[in-house]
Amino acid sequence: MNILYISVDPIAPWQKPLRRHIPDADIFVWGTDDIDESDVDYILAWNPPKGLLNTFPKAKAIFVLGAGVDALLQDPDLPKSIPIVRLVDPGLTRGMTEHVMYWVLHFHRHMHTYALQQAAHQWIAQTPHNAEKHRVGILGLGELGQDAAHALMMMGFESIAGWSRSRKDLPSIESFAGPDELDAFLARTEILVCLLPQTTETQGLLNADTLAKLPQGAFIINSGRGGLIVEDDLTQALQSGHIQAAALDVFNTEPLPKDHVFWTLDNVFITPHIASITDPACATPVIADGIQAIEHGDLPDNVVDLDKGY
Ligand code: NDP
Ligand code: OXD
Repeated sequence: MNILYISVDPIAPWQKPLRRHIPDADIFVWGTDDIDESDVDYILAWNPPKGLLNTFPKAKAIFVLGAGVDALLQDPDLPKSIPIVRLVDPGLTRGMTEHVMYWVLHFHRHMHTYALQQAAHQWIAQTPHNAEKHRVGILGLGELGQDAAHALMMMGFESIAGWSRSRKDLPSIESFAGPDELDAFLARTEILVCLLPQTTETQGLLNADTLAKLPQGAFIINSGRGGLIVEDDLTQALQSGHIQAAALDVFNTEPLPKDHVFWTLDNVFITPHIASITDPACATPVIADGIQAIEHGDLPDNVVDLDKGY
């Protein structure tokens, strides 16, 4: 079996886990190793050049080396007849949950205010929030959103809601579903966590209108995709104080341009798309299971629904 690795990231961290979990595979690196296109059985890819994935006539599946497939689906020549499998693995989920917990606690414990106070040499104790009542809302109750919600519950946050396309039956998590319930979800949410995929439906979901539905002084943590938020509208809401502060990991343009206004706002916390990073040691066993499923004539888990776009 021949596996082709397509990524600007080095293959080195993948070599050992691939040898261990898929010992009968020969691994080729696109752009470095010679392999005939028609000899490629499986593709492991992150951000491949447009048009490339359609040049392997016998490929049986494409395994995406991350969770989000928005960039990949913009390829007009993307092969539609083989499964495109996005990454769901325990390491990626744990990383995102840590990131979400960190920022929820940061805002919940007034750390954004204490940073400003420290710069002004001010000693002022803020009134603590009560975790049981501090209302967290998670946009996107999929693999990542559900895990973050459960971890927050374990921390004592008892007022957690989520918004998704389909209604969820999750103990102690209030489920809002579909466009008709978005306003009510936003109105009850004091800390908003964005963990939606970017699709034609979710692009620009958070704009001047929807941001205005959040209560005065709400917080935003966006770790889904930059395109979920209209950045100019968020800037205005941050400048007016309607949104008290935002922790942003993803942006419309990455890297965030040096002259972007977000860099200048003291109520914006920027991280460079690191909320959760694929760890080959965690991802490879999942990919190996997917390949095995296909070799046995089954469909692997987490095949992307091309109509829904995630
Ligand atoms: P899932 O596909 O498991 O979950 C997506 C969730 O979004 C589902 O609950 C889905 O609803 C909901 N959703 C999608 N479209 C809509 C819509 N139009 N209206 C309402 N709800 C919608 O994805 P993951 O949880 O695994 O990942 C989420 C995103 O996180 C990724 O797509 C990626 O963009 C981002 N990500 C970012 C990383 C980072 O480092 N910043 C790392 C990893 C992922 P339903 O359940 O009803 O289908
Ligand atoms: C992503 C990822 O989708 O890194 O951003 O998995």
